[in-house]
Amino acid sequence: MERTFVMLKPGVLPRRIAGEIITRFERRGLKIIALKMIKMDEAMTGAHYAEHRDKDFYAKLAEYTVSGPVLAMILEGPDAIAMVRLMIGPTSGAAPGTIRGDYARQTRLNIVHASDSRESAAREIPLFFRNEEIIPWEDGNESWF
Ligand code: FUP
Repeated sequence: MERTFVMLKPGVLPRRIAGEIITRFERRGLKIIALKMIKMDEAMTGAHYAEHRDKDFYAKLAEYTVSGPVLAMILEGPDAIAMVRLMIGPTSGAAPGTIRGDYARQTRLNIVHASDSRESAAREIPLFFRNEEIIPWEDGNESWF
């Protein structure tokens, strides 16, 4: 079992597509073990995107990230990190059929973030969630997936 951090970015709630996106992850058998709505501030954006702080696109990225509420979640499942990255598509040029490819053409305004490695997941999960906000649960339905 693996855990990955996923964030539905500010482009999602105004378009009323949060349910659609979450459903795609659920249908794949990924399990939501933490979920909350927050408004990112500059400090949190800087911490989350620390590797990009010196890049030319950072100002626009930060502007978008703080522009409205986001839905932060932890998804759990076998190979969840690679699975979710496959489902969302690459950073730019995401193909139709992927979540990024189906809902946005612009790299900068893509609608979802997901951890890209075990190291990223280990860094991002505690940035957004305290231990007590993570609720592992069992329903006996794993065999369906
Ligand atoms: P990803 O892990 O796929 O979100 O990709 P990155 O960490 O490289 O990029 C983080 C965010 O920066 C992307 F979601 C979109 C934005 N970005 C740009 O706006 N321009 C770029 O050239 C690269 C990334």
